[in-house]
Amino acid sequence: YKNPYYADGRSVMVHLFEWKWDDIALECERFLGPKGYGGIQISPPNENVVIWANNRPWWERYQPMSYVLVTRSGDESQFADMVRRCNNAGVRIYVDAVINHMTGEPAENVGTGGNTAVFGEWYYPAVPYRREHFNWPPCGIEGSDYNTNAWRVRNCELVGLKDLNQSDEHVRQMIVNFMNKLIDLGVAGFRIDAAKHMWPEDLRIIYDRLNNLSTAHGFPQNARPYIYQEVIDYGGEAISRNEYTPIGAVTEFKAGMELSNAFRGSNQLRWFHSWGPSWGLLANGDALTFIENHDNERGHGGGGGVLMYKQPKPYKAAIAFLLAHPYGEPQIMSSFNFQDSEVGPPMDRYGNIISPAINSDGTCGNGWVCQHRWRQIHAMVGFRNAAGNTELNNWWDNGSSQIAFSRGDRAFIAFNNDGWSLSQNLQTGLPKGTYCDVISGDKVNNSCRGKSVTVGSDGMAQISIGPQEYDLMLAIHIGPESRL
Ligand code: AAO
Repeated sequence: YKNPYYADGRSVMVHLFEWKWDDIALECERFLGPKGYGGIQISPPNENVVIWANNRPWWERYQPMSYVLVTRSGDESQFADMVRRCNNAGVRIYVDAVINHMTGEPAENVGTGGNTAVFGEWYYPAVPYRREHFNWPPCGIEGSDYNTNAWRVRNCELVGLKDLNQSDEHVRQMIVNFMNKLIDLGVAGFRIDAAKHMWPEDLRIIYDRLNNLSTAHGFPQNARPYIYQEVIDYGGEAISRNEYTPIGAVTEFKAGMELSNAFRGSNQLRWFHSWGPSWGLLANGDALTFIENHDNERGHGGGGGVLMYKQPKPYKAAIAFLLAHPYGEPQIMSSFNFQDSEVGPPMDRYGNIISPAINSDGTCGNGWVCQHRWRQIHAMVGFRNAAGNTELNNWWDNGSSQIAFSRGDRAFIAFNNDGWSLSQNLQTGLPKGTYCDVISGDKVNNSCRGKSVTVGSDGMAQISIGPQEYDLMLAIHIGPESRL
C-alpha cells in the first residue's frame, strides 16, 4: 500500500482542492502531464450534504450523504472520463476517502446527488446506513481526549459528525464497495481522511479487501492501491502514527512544520544536513510529505504556522527543498484564494464552481491560485524527475543558512536564507556544460531567460544568490529544461 505507482519517470502529487473533474482532465492533458507531475489528490467524489447556511463552505465535502459519485466537481461519467484522460496523460488520481463518518446535523438535508437522510434516526437510505451501523451511544470527542483517550478519539464523534462503526460487517462492505468502484474506474489510491479516528485493525481488513489496481487502466499486475492515512501526530498524543504505518503510508505533518520554521528564518538550514528520520520523521517509505494542506493553510485541524501561498518567497523555497531532497513522497497544494477560512471555492450564485481561467502567462485566474503552475514549483517537479532515485551528495553549507547539495550526477540545488550574499565555487556533481537555472527563468530557444551556470570538467561551478533576489534558491539538472 506504500507505492504510488506513478508512471515511469514521474513524481510529485498535487492536491487540486475543489477542482471540477472536467477541469482536471484538461489540466492533465495541457499541463500536468507535459510538466511531469505524477498524480493528483482530488476532493471527495461522493455525495455530500449541501450547506447553504454557510454559503457552500469547502468543508461540506467532508460530510458524506452517500457513496453516489455526484458532487459539485461532477458526476460519475465526468469522474470516469477524468481518470481515463489523466491516466492516458501519465498522471494518476488519488481519492480523498471520507469513510470515518457521515454528516453532522445541519439545518438542511439534501445532498449533491439529491439524496436525503433522517439525521435523528442516523438513517442514510442511499447507502444504506441505519443506527446500528454507527458507534452507539453517541459521544463527542473533547479536545483533551486527543492526549488521554484513544478509545474516545476513535469511537466518539469528530466535530459532531455521525461516527460509523468500521467493525460492523455491513459498514466495511459499503466502504469496500465504494473504494473498489473507484479502483475499477482507474484510480491509483486513497487519502484516508481522519484515519486517526478509526481502529487500525478495522482499516487493515478494509484495505485487504480492496481490488488490485486496474490493469485495463495501465497498472501492472497485482498492484495494490497507494494508501496514505491522515494521522496528525506531532508527538505526545494517545494515538501514534506508528499504529498506522504497518498498514499504509501516513501524512507526515512534522515535515511542513519544520521546513516552514526554517524558511521563516527560525532555524538554520545547515541542520537539514540530516533531514529525515533522525529529525523524528517517519521512515522514508512511510511518509507522505507536504508543506501545508487544505486544513492547516486556513487554520483548521489545529493548524496554523505553516507557510502557504500568501508568503510566496519562503514558501517556494520550502517546496523546493521538499522536492529536491530524496526524503518522503512529496505532495504540493493547489489552492483557491481566500480571506475567510470557511469560504468555499469560487462559485456562481447557483453554487456552481467556476472553472479556473488560464492567463496568457500560464497562471490562473477566477480566484484560483494554481501553485502547481508557478514556474519555481513545476520546475522543481522536473528537477525531482531528473534526479530520479539518486542519492544526496556534495552537501555544502556555510555554517548558517546557505546550503547546497546534488542528487548524484543529475541535479544540483543551492539555497540562501541568510541576509548576505552566497558566492561560492561549489561541487555540483554534474557533467561539464552550461545549465539554465530553472528557478529564475525558463530555457527558451536554447538560451536562459534567467541565470545560467557553467559547470567545469571537474564538476565545479560558481554559484551566486544575493539576499534580495526574487527567489532564494538556484536549481540546475541534466534534463532538457535546464541543460543547454
Ligand atoms: C464542520 C464545522 C463544525 C461542525 C461540523 C459538523 O466546522 O463546526 O461541528 O461541520 O456539522 C472539515 C473541517 C471541519 C468541518 C468538517 C465537516 O475542518 O471544520 O466541520 O470538515 O464539514 C482533527 C482530525 C483530523 C481532521 C481535523 C480537521 O484528527 O482528521 O480535525 N482533518 C480531516 C480533514 C478535514 C475535515 C475532517 C477531517 C472531517 O482534513 O478537512 O474537517 O472529515 C489535534 C489533533 C488532531 C485534530 C486537531 C483538531 O491537534 O491532533 O487530530 O484534527 O486537534 O483540532 C495544536 C492544537 C491541537 C492539534 C495539534 C495538531 O497543538 O492545539 O488541537 O495542533 O494539529
